Amino acid sequence: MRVMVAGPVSCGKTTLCQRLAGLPLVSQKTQTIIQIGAAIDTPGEYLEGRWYWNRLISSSSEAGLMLLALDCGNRHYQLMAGLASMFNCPVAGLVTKADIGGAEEVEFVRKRLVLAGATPVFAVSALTGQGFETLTGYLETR
Ligand SMILES: Nc1nc2c(ncn2[C@@H]2O[C@H](COP(=O)(O)OP(=O)(O)OP(=O)(O)O)[C@@H](O)[C@H]2O)c(=O)[nH]1
Ligand SMILES: [Mg+2]
Repeated sequence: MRVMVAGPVSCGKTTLCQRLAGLPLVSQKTQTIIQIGAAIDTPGEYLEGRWYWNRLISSSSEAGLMLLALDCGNRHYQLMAGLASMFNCPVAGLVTKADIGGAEEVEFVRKRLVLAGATPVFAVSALTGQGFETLTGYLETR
């Protein structure tokens, strides 16, 4: 199954894809939709700018699951309520950068993802590997 990762700029999508693929973590700005291992990585601008949403929607037709990511250092970015229903695949949520957030921050972001229609929601850190066992276990069941 192909997983697609979407979320605002710098929320950690590429680093997450690299860890899922077992690749070295190399920070690199994503310019367009690309494949990393079995995952489809997308630029944050494609979610932040509504005029790009058609690109995310068409890519979601090729994915078995979307991981909608929001990092717990980001309190200002608001995901549209019900956003997940726009895509052509099921949507799960990812609270990213869990290593820099306390329980309160993780919960704040988790609620935003749930409002956007993402379920279930996982908290992960691509840097430390926290939460990855649970996430990959879930992906294997899909
Ligand atoms: N603390 C922490 N930093 C992270 C984590 N994942 C990524 N980062 C850092 O966050 C920054 C952005 O990471 P990227 O993976 O490039 O973010 P992105 O969502 O792909 O960004 P765009 O391609 O611009 O949309 C980099 O400096 C990463 O090192 C994490 O789990 N914890
Ligand atoms: Mg990226």
